[in-house]
Amino acid sequence: MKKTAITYGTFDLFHYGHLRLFQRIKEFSDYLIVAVSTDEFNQLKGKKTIIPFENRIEIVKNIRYVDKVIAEESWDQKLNDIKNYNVNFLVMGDDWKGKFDELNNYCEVIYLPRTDGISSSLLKNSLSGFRNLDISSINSALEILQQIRNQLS
Ligand code: C2G
Repeated sequence: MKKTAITYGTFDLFHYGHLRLFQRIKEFSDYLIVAVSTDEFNQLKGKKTIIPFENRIEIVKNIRYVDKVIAEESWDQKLNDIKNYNVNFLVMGDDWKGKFDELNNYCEVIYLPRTDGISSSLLKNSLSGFRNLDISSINSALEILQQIRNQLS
């Protein structure tokens, strides 16, 4: 019997933490629905994103483990989604541990360990770091590289 899982998220700057989550969900389910937070919902969540919703959902849709994508537009759509799609498992990373336990009455709620060392905010911070890099430090780095090349040649 086909086991359906659903997970919810922003999936900004898609990275291997998101990928590992999908991979692990498909180890115990046959069909994975991913609900991607819209830009408007992220505003409600107080979450700034770099990549617009249209592109975030396009990337998620093309991940091999994902069978269907839907928009996540509100906190309280989960129960409807569980009923509409006959969901067996609601799966989230364990930063959400306990937050959706009330839905255990409708499906199995599973929290999986987050993947260490990566997060969209980590990527955002390093990107903003580069943005602040001024042209003079780039030039001096280039000079050093040129000197090294001269010594090597
Ligand atoms: N995640 C993970 N490992 C990471 C980063 C994220 O397992 N290194 C998981 C999170 O635990 C979450 C999912 O990937 O289950 C998506 O993470 P976000 O895009 O940050 O989603 P979030 O903003 O937490 O939105 O209604 C639920 C919310 O929409 C979840």
